[in-house]
Amino acid sequence: MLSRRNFFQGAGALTAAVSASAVSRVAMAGLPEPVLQGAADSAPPLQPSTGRPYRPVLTLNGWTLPWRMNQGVKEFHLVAEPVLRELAPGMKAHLWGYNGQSPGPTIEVVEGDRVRIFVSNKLPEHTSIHWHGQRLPNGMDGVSGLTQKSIQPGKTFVYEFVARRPGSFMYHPHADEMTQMAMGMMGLWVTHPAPAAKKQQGLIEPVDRDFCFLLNAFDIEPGAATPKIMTMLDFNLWCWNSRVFPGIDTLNVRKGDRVRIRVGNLTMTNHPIHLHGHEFTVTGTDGGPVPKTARWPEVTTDVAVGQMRQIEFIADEEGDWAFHCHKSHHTMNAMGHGLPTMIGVDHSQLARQITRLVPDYMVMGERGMADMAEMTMPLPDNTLPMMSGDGPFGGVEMGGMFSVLKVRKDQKAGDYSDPGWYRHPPGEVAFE
Ligand SMILES: [Cu+2]
Repeated sequence: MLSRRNFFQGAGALTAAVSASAVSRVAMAGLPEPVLQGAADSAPPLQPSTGRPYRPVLTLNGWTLPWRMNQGVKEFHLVAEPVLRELAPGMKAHLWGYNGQSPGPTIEVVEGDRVRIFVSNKLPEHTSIHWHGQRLPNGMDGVSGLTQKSIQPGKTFVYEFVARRPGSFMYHPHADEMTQMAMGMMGLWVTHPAPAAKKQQGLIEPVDRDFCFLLNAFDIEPGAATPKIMTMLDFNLWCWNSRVFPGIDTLNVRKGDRVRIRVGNLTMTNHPIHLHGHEFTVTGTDGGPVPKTARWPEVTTDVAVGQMRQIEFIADEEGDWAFHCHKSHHTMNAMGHGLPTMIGVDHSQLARQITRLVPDYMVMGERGMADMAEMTMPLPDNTLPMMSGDGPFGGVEMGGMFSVLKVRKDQKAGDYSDPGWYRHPPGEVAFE
């Protein structure tokens, strides 16, 4: 799925589009070739072929950025650029991101790695990258105007530091942040613990499955494709890694696996993330591993804005377990919020009168909103239904921040592929 394309052609197009100074061919020649991703599917974990070994993560509907080793330094090349992202089958959005996708690729390194990141700007305006949660020299912190000059269109900046602290982190611009984050610019960073780091042992345990994703949100008018960047709270597409249900991949594990899920929040509100069928503990935040004495069992953990939560559990109950944000409006796709409640209102008389004027008039909401899930009213192009997704027993009536943890006893070790719907043992399904 990974594709390499001629960066210089892209740079030429950029020059024409924004009349910025061209990325110097000579300067670019020494940089790692940028790797781009064309698809919104979850790429399999990227097994490290160079550098120190670690157990890679699976980024839900994302991917990990390959690197090159240069005299002991891990070199990555991020390209900030406009991208076309499929939010779910049937809807594509014009976003800004990195290396072909929004969010950008996950960066995975090992505690103690010296990391050099080249950031090329192919956006029409300046940018920067802040490495959220990292210990680093102040001038590498990526705050435009405060710790560095902003990266102008067509320019490439270099960030270099040692990944000192293991854990789950994020990256995002710290330049025209409101616009650039509303357009989808963000990514995950995982620093795996060094095998020799004794003090972390026991606090960051090896796991069988390691998932990660970012919570993000967009406000896109039905029928449009570009997010409204001035929206502060009333977003209509609540995403995991710029995907909405039914476009979010399921989390597929083997019964008995120790599972870690790292969740970061770069939306404008908090998200209580809820798992069915299991209890988990929060084993880490972007501040580091949580001491064992400070952990307690939960089935929901609130992830506030700018936070990361790392949850862990043993997947010991077979089945298809819902995993979602518990704010019910966040498990819906594009919808209006200003509608009156019609439950209990008899508007049959009114409907008859309106039908005389508007023959296609539909009575909605009298019995609740579930009819919406099966509504066949035509939608504008490039728009998702508010509630959708089919399960083995009918419509799931969900959207937004919703996925499924699939626990199977016959899933192979390390196999992240979708096993299909759960086949319930006889007598173990609620009945009429
Ligand atoms: Cu939410």
